[in-house]
Amino acid sequence: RVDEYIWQASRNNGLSRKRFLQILAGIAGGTAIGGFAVPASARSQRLSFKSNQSKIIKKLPPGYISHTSGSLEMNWEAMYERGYLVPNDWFYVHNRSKPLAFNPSTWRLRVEGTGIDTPLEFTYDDILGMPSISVTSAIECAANGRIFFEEVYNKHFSGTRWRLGAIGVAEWTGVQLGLLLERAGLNKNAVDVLIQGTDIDSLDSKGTKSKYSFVVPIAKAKMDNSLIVYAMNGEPLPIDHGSPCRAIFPGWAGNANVKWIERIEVSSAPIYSEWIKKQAFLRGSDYPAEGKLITSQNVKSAFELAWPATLSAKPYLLRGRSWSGKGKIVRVEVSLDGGKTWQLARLREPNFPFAWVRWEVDWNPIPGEYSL
Ligand SMILES: Nc1nc2c(c(=O)[nH]1)N[C@H]1C(S)=C(S)[C@@H](COP(=O)(O)O)O[C@H]1N2
Ligand SMILES: [Mo]
Repeated sequence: RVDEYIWQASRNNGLSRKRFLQILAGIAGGTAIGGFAVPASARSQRLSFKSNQSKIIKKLPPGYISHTSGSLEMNWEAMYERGYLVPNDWFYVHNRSKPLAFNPSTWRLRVEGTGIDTPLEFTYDDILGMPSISVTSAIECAANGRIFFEEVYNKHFSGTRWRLGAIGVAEWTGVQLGLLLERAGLNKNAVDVLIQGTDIDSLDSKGTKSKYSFVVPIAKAKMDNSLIVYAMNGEPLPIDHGSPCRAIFPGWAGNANVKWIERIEVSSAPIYSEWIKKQAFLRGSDYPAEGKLITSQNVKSAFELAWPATLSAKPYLLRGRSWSGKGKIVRVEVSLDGGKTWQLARLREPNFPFAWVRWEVDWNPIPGEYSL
C-alpha cells in the first residue's frame, strides 16, 4: 500500500512543463542536489587513459572508479549512509562515444515504421508539452560485476572490468513511450520497437557503421513505466546520461536504456540488425539458434564499503543495497563468516520495485580478517 501510494504520488508529481522550463532557465552548470561530502578514503582509484581522450563530459567527484575513457563506476564506499537516489554527478557512466551537445530548436525525434500509421517528428517542445510521469528506477549495466566472473572462472573476459558500481537509482521524468507511439498511430501489426541513438558504435560484418540501438518487444514498449525521459533527479537530463532524451525500461539491462535518441522504428516484423544480434542477444548451447534477447537483470547486492575494506575493530553498522530487475526485494540475508551462517538484515524504506532496497546489520568484530 505504501509503495502504491508513493508510486501514485510520484506520478502526480511528474514535473509540469512550466516547472521544467524554470529549471532549464535557472541551470548554470550547478547541481540541485547538494551536501554530498565524500569520505577522504574514497579517492579516484584508476585512470588508465589520457583525460583528453575522455568520452565523459561531466566533472567527476572524487571516489569514482575509472575503467576506460567511456566507463566509470559509482563508488560504493562513498554511498555509505547516503540517500536512496544516486546524485547525477555520482551516477555511473557507460558511453561508447563522446556525447554531442544538442540544439533544442533543431533536434527532432522521428517515429516511423510499418507498425504505425502516421510517421511523426517530435520537437523537444512537443515532448515537454505532453503529459509527464516520474518513475524511480535503477539502471544497471548488463555487465555489472564482470570482474567476479574472472575470479570465479579464473580467465580474462573482454570488456570493461566492472566491479559492482555499474548501477544507480534515479528519478526519471518524461513521457510514456506507449503514449508517444499512440500519437503516431500505433497499429495492431506492431511487433518490435527499435530505439536508436545518434552515436556510431560498431562496424557490422559488411563493414558499414551502425548507430547504437536496442530493440524491445511491443509489450515492453507499452508498459506503464517504459519511458522517454528528459529529466533525471529533477534536473534536465545531463549530457553524459543522454540529453535531450533517453529511453528507460525499468528492470531490463542497461543497454536497453538508449541515450541521445533520434529515431524510433515500430516494425510489424521482428527486428534483427547486425548490431542487435551482436550486442543484445544471449547465444550458446543454452539458447535457441537465433539467440535470446537480453531482458531483465538478476538479483545482486553490494556493501557500502571499499573493496577490500579496512575497518577498526569496534561496533560498526554495516550497510548495503540489494536489487533485482524482476521486482521488489522482500528479504536480505547477510553472512559475516564467508557463507557459514546467515542473518536477516533490517530493510529500510522506501523499497521500490526495479530500484533497490537499503539494508543494515550490526557488527561487533574482534580483530581479524573476514569475508562478508
Ligand atoms: N546511445 C547510447 N545509449 C546507451 C549507451 C551508449 O553507448 N550509447 N550505453 C548503454 C549502456 S551499455 C549502459 S550500461 C547505459 C548506461 O547509462 P548511464 O551512462 O546513464 O549510466 O546506457 C546505455 N545506453
Ligand atoms: Mo553497459
